[in-house]
Amino acid sequence: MSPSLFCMGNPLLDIQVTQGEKLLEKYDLKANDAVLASGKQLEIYDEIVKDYKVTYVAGGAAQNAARGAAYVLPPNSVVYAGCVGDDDRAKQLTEVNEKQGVQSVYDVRKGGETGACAVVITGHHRSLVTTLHAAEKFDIAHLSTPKVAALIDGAKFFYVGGFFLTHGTASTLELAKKSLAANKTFAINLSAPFIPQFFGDNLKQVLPYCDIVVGNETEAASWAAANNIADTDLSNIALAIANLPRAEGTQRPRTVVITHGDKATHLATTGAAEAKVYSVATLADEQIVDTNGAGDMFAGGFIGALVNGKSLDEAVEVGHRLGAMCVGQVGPQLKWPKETI
Ligand code: 26A
Repeated sequence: MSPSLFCMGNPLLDIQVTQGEKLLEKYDLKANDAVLASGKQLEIYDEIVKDYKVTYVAGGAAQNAARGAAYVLPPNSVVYAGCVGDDDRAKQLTEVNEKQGVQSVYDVRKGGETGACAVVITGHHRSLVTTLHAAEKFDIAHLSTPKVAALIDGAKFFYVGGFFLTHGTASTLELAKKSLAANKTFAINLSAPFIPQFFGDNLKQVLPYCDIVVGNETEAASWAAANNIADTDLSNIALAIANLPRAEGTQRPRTVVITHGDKATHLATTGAAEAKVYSVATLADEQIVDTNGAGDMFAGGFIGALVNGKSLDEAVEVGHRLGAMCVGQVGPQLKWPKETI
């Protein structure tokens, strides 16, 4: 049986440090943000490896979500594509995926370097500073290689990280169009405020194909601002995204789910009179290790549950459980041995 969920994104190795207040100041970073490193920020990797106690964990937003989905799905349900170098970082990512039930079908750049993300933790915030390296060299031709093409044909759900739109809009559209032609489900994550803000045109091309859109409060606000929507209510923004035009050939409703940390989760469906708001169980301070990857694990749990045939209400619940579990671990990790969700 072919895996039912096909994910695509930027495979990254996270290099995580705690108590990074000085790094935020030095590299001009916001406490809770995701950026592509530029200028002086490119020095952060050498500095943290030299001067801080770093933890290496498998990252890449869509890859985290793929592992999240695999956590709640039967074996051999999830496959993940992205571009890596032929280096130790790629080996580590492949091993983690394999252990956690995700089949990696990487586009491998000979002599290339796998991307990295410096994760700067301060309190409950996380600042992500990424250098994509090979990840942005993903070749659309990879999707037509016999092995990958067969996996795409066999999949029923697709999930692409919005982060991929900084370089991979053509590949995303190819997947999205295949999904539509075969009446499958296509999901995207808004990923970071800078995606709607600076890659809004790319996002606009892809959104008509999206049956599911996942994001958080800062991404929703950025999407609203970029689209001249003054309303800051997350339920209303979710509804606005849900009601954006669909691609020709589909009448399907779109589902938009916007998380807001431990405050609430908002879910809107095309044509609905109002969004549904779900409460989130608050974790005690001592249960929180860090928030890196929590949104991805929510997304993975949510999508995984839908692939499993669960209702939207149940899928939100599964997302909440995985998000909370991730917050209790270092970086984008879940509990092993596996807990029943
Ligand atoms: C293009 N950018 C900036 C990125 C990322 C990214 N994944 C893909 N593309 N910047 C950070 N991440 C990942 O997000 C996870 C937390 O949600 C990090 O690797 C981290 O694991």
